Amino acid sequence: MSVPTGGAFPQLPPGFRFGTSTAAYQIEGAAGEDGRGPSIWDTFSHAPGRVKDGATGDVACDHYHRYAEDIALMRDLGVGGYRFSISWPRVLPKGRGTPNQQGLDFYDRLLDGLLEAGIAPMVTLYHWDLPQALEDDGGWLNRDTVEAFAEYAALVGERYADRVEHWVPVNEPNVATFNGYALGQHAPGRKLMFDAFPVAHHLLLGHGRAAIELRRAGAESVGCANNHSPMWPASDDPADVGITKLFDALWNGLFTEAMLLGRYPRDIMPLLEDAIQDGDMVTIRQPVDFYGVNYYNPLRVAANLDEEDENPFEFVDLVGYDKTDFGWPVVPDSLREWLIILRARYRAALPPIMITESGCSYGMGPDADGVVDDQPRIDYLDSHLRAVATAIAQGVDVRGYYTWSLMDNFEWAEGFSQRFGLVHVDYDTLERTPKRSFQWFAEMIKAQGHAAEQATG
Ligand code: PNW
Repeated sequence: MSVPTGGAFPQLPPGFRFGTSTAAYQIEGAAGEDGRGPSIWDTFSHAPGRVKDGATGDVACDHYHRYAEDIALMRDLGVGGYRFSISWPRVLPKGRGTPNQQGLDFYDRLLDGLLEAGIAPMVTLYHWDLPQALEDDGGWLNRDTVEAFAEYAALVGERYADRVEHWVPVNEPNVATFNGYALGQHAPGRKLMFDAFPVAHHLLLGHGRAAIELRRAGAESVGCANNHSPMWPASDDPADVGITKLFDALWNGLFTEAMLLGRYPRDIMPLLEDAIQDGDMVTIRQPVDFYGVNYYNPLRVAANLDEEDENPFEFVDLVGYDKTDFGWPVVPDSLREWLIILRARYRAALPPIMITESGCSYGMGPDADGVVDDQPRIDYLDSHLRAVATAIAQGVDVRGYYTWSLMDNFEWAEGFSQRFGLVHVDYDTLERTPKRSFQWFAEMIKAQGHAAEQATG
């Protein structure tokens, strides 16, 4: 491992941006209030057997009503940035047409409150909560959804561009495509396997069209937030090596190559060809001001020897690493590995990088004294920030780190069973309790630029 240790806190360069991340459906609640329309996640979570313990985002963290308290927490944390998403069906209940004033007003209040607290907003337009009305017309399989998305981007761009520092059109288009439309583990729960590829193309077109509309409305910084995992073959058997290369192209390559280079990896072009129309690849390859990386862990990939199974990939346990409560391996050096790979692959086409998500699930709650002792999360953040510092020392231009997540929240198909927050949420009382990791993160931010004192003091 080449992650340096020593020094009380990881040290990042001057001006490095520390932030936290959330998403609308995971925290807002107020699902039926003030004119919000239903999204595919309302439908999916209310369908029996889709989400663990029948959990829904109807109330979630009730952030819609408690946003002022949450901004105050972030002020205490001392972060310079906050990444959140706008709920598309809260501002456009049917996905397009007449906007919902009460929804637009909520984000005005949130943005103004953040700016008053000295926190720069990073806004995601699509963090998976597609208006149900659009899904009823085919969702992301239907190319018309791209136009609806562009109209939505124009609406929120015109309204908020004066107050937003960074924009992210689409969160993790790979997860939205594969988990949502190919495997069916996320909304809308479709299991189309290799027929899901038009979704990938339409999400990418949405990214490009939204970037154009946002810039037209005055946005100064438009990027992305793509989920990446270094892919490790399970063995040196050519079957494992070959299938790992293919999965790397699907998971890591497809969306990045399209956004940065305006093309698809050659191996998977046949799966996308039918969806592409003239000019599409130029639309997708918009200049991006930053490249957002959502990183959690590497994957070990093997060829699936079960010929009956349509899925050619098999994922193998990474032995020898600590695991989070989600069972995800903790491999900080693999974040450095991914940053080095990105730069080596895209070179001059790669803009400055932001870590738009990085974090871990550990379930501990308050002890008898009300203390949430989440030392493993402190270790996780410490080691991952050191991995970023090493990547920077090795020449990768990384400008910020937004930890997932500010608070425990609705973790998609896992419901409330996985806790990623720096702040603990009691889902009965909705009480917020900053964890020890929150204190650590605050001290780490304060300690920037004081390496010498920290080391000796
Ligand atoms: C990301 N996978 O989701 C999302 O952006 C967050 O909303 C989420 O809470 C966080 O990571 C933690 O899960 C992912 O299957 C969901 O590889 C699934 C996968 C990756 C990321």
